Amino acid sequence: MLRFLLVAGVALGAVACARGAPAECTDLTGTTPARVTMSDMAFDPACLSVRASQALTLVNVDAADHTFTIRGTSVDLDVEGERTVEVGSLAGEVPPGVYDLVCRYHPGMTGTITLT
Ligand SMILES: [Cu+2]
Repeated sequence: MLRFLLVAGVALGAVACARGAPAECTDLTGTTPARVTMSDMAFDPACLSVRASQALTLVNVDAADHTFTIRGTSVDLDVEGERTVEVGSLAGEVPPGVYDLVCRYHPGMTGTITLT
């Protein structure tokens, strides 16, 4: 019984971390536009906070194409290799919250985005 409780505790802790510990995330709410770089098959920053009303600049420095996909929302943007995409406000499209950020082409390319 004790072992079961310990396992459950670890699992809950992992979920809490995955859903975003804001202190470890990069706060871009004061930067306009907020800049996210896709480099070496990773989002940089991989954990970020932006205002929903804020413009975003997505910079892909890799030769490979990536997507900026906010899971569970309509935001699913293709960013071709070595291109920059400017994004207007996400307000109205995505309610405030904490979301998984993924690239549809590279399963290991993940992050967390908090919209305030
Ligand atoms: Cu990718």
